Amino acid sequence: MEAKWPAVWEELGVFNAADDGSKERRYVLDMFPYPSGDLHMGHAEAFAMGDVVARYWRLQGYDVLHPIGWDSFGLPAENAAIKRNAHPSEWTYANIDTQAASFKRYAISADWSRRLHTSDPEYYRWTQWLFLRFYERGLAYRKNSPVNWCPKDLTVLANEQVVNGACERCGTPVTKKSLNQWYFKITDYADRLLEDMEELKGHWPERVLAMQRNWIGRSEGAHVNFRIEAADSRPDHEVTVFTTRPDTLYGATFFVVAADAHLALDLVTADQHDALMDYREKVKALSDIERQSTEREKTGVFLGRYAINPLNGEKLPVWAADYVLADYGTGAIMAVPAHDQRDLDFARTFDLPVRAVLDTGEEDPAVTGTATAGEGTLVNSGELDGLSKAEGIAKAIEIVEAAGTGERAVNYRLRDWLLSRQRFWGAPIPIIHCDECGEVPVPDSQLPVRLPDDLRGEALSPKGTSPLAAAVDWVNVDCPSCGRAARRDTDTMDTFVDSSWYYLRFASPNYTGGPFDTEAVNRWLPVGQYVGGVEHAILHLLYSRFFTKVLKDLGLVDFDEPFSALLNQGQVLNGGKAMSKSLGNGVDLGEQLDKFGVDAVRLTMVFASPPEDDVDWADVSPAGSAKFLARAWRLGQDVTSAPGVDPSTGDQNLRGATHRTVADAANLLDQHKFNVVIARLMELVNATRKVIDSGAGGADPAVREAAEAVAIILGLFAPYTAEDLWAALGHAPSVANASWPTVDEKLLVQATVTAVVQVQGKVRDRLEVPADISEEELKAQALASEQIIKTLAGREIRTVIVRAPKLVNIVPA
Ligand code: ANZ
Ligand code: ZN
Repeated sequence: MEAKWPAVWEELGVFNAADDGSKERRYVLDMFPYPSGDLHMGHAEAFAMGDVVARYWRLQGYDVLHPIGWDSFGLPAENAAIKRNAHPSEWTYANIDTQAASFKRYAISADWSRRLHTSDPEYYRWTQWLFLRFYERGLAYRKNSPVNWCPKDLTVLANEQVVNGACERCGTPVTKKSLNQWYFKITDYADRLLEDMEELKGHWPERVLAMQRNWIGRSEGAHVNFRIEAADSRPDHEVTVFTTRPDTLYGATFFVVAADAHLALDLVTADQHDALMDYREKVKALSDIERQSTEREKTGVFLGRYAINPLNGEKLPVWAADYVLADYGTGAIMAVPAHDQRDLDFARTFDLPVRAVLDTGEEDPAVTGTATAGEGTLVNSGELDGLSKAEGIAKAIEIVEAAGTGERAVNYRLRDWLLSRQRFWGAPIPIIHCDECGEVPVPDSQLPVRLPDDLRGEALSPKGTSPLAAAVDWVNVDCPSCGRAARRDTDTMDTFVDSSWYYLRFASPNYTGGPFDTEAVNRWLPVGQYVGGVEHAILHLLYSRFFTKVLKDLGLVDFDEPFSALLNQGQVLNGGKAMSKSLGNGVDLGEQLDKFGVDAVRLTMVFASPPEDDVDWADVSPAGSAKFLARAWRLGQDVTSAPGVDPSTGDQNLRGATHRTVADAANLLDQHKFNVVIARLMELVNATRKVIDSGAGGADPAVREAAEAVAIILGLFAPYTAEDLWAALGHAPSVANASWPTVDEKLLVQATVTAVVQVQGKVRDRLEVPADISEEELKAQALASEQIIKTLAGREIRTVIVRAPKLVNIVPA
């Protein structure tokens, strides 16, 4: 079967989107793969789920767009090239070929005519083009700042790529480095990214929405300006803090700036200078997580200066500490130890005063060591006394606004997206640096800025600066603006830039007039069902949402959100643990396919659990799936009635089972309960087999009706078996082109019930019987049951109690 059908499908173009307006359009997309080696079990699961949706929608009569492509720039290709003295493209495209062949074998119903690879110059030309549109709008900019640096990969990382203080790729603890880098101004879109999540509610997993909400981290509060008194040669200085609790202004007893912020250097007095410099060295080695850990002993350095509280004129000592982050808020805080635990820990370490200003009825934090954060009444707070927390916040803002020493403010945790990378295998940033003109965009007509072909092997090894800098002929260009000698930007873009717009390209993959044809995109998008792993909850999904909003503002798309619905498939585990090299519990997909066949593996993936749950490969039975598939397939061999015979003369019970299965399957599929559909299909196959093995056998037209329904529904999960079954039933390929069976409502009424047969009160058999069965008939069937005959083992019967249609109890002598 696996040898036969792929060619037929390809020949017929079964899975290509028609895009001719004859049918309503729907777009289903699996997150495109990264070409690292061959496909693995994780791909097999995710793509099986997306394929169920694509195939189901086709059967429902939609024109379905289900494209496939590769996210083919990135570090692993580069590292492989260094090791093998090759060009990253060799490894990349060889792996893509391998994966493409595997996808074809795996019978993904993809539209191969739309295939794309983000490392193709014809693709990255438009990645660069989009960068330039962002640049023109001020949404791409360069700045010098301390950035996350992976000391192993020798490249910078976006905040989103730092997981628990370590590089998400290699696990090396991330350090900070001051560098001139390119950023996308995603922070301009923070509010829209938050607000538009409303329309995703109920269609995206709530936990993904929660993670995005948390990542954006919107806090309401105030900016309050503190004057720092002049000291030794240092002049007066105004420093703004961000606080969510302006009501606690009277409780501020000291002031802290981030030790690594430049501000600390600006403020420190001469005698504290050396102490600060020592401390900054130590702070550099710490991750943000470590810095904010409540477990660590608080550390800091007094800067020799005092800040004046704008509300009560009090003098607060100014400290530098690591628990205040340079790039959050303003990088400086007013410390209120009574009501903020971090401040309290610091105050206790350095013997600073603690003053409670909100009476919450709890014990004094100065005594307990536990800051109080609940509701209460303001005390020790001058004009704020007697107010509640909320009233106090409003009033304090009013006061500082009136005095011109502060204002209401909203702060975000979200940072701009650092997109430049000091590595080779990515889209070059299309900017030229000219001594005369500064940053000059590469003219659109000169795109793509292609990667040089001659850098390979060792020349690509990470040095901390981009390997592209070594390609002298490539770097040196004439300035497009003044014609003088200038240099190309040698950084490449984060591969998340490539994946932030690929779903748009699929609507018009060969379009040459721009990244995509706006009309085609507006016809197909937003994506009706997106399928992928929860590991992309923030990075890829947030970036794609940001891109879509910018493109909407550019007039290039007419929607705000790219993915209307999201399904996060679970992981494939082995023995309850994620498959990994170190655990040695990896399962090779190719071996599984060879051993059990594609259909059995696909069916097992889907049958094992609801799509959102993990599948433990140690607990499943692909062999059992193969057996079921054989049973389903044999139905086709046993049907002897010709196609098109009216089934109404056939077995009514079987007809009911068929129609109920079809009706329920549609509902279950809409709810993504794919595994339950398979269970129902198994029951229908059994019911059909029973009729074949009795009565009119394979000549019963109800058997044909059932077998056809089995073929159509089975096609969602096991396309080869279904196609073969469909052919055996006398139909031309492809079953993927069939229509979802029409349901006869009259047949949905349950005509049979399950009767329980007991022997001495113990259940020994169950019988499917007509709901209107007579007492005598039910008794006869019960006594004829093989199970019951076995159980009785020849014993005489004293009484038989019959309660038709549900119960028979046999009492032996
Ligand atoms: C005074 C105060 C009193 C604060 C109080 C809290 C409780 P979220 O909600 O996460 O936005 N903060 C501000 N900038 C900071 C930085 N760069 N590094 C570390 N902490 C910083 O937190 C806002 C609160 O976190 C701010 O409000 C500030 O402390 C602190 F009873 O100001 B608060
Ligand atoms: Zn110039």
